[in-house]
Amino acid sequence: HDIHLIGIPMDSGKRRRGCLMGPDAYRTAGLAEALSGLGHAVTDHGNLAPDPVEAAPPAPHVHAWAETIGWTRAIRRAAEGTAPAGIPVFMGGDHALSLGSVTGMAAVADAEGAPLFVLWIDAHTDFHTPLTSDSGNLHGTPMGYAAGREGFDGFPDLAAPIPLERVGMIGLRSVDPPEREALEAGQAWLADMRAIDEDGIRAPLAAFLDRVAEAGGRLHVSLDVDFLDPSVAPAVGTTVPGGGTVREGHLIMEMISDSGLLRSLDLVELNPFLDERGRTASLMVDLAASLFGRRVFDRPTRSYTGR
Ligand code: DIR
Ligand code: MN
Ligand code: MN
Ligand code: MN
Repeated sequence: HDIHLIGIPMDSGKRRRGCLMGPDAYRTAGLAEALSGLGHAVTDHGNLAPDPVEAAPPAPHVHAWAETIGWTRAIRRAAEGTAPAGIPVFMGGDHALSLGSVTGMAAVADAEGAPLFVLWIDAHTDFHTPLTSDSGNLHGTPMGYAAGREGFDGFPDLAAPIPLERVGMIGLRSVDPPEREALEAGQAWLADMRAIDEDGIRAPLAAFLDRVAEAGGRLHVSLDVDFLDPSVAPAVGTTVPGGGTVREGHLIMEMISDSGLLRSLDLVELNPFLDERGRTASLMVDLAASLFGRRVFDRPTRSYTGR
């Protein structure tokens, strides 16, 4: 693949600071080297900056409204600019960057004539609108915006809203009531932690990937650090106990890799200020490597199971 790394030192999606250090933490942890070592052509485009924007928030408690609109415009442009040449990797930055990455990739997919599906790997659904959000933190809203929910006046118009039938979410264990209500009205594929405990990763995720393949779709993957259990990934401001294991993370990534459906990737919410000697950054790099083809064994010919 041609992989395009886009640094997004965005910290406006919530009040706790530190995600602006994320892109350099991924560089320090060797993301580009890991991917080029797998045989990919990797280009690091450096870091984006937000467009200057002046706008008043729709409610007083909404944090950093204008700055987040400015980031969204810049990120969407970067998505539409790099995607024709390969696979963009949006190195965050907090999850508000997906306001631009997902909607930009939806516009690209619309132009390419293939439906875009989104796999949201996160403890949270991030399906708020600015008006349903109690916290006022816009990192809780990108899936709401991309799906075409109301309340985002001032943000770029959507080229192609993503219907919930094309959205999968895995790892859920912190969903606010207004998000739950809005999601239950649609047909998203939702795997919360209880579903994973009961059925594992493989069967439910295979069903979602089949849905993408049958529709001739392409897949945008949005990986929030807080999908992982805080014991293995402490460097995130919104830890939620009971998260995914290292092995579950790798299984998700390897299954997506095997599917050949990947179109683009977000790596979000890493807060290096909270990390322990780079262990969370390194784990995220390892997961990205699994997504782009790293394997311990060549399973088809050498696997113990013979699968
Ligand atoms: C919460 C947190 N649902 C909110 N969302 C987070 O503020 O709306 N997403 N942390 O990753
Ligand atoms: Mn998130
Ligand atoms: Mn989250
Ligand atoms: Mn692996």
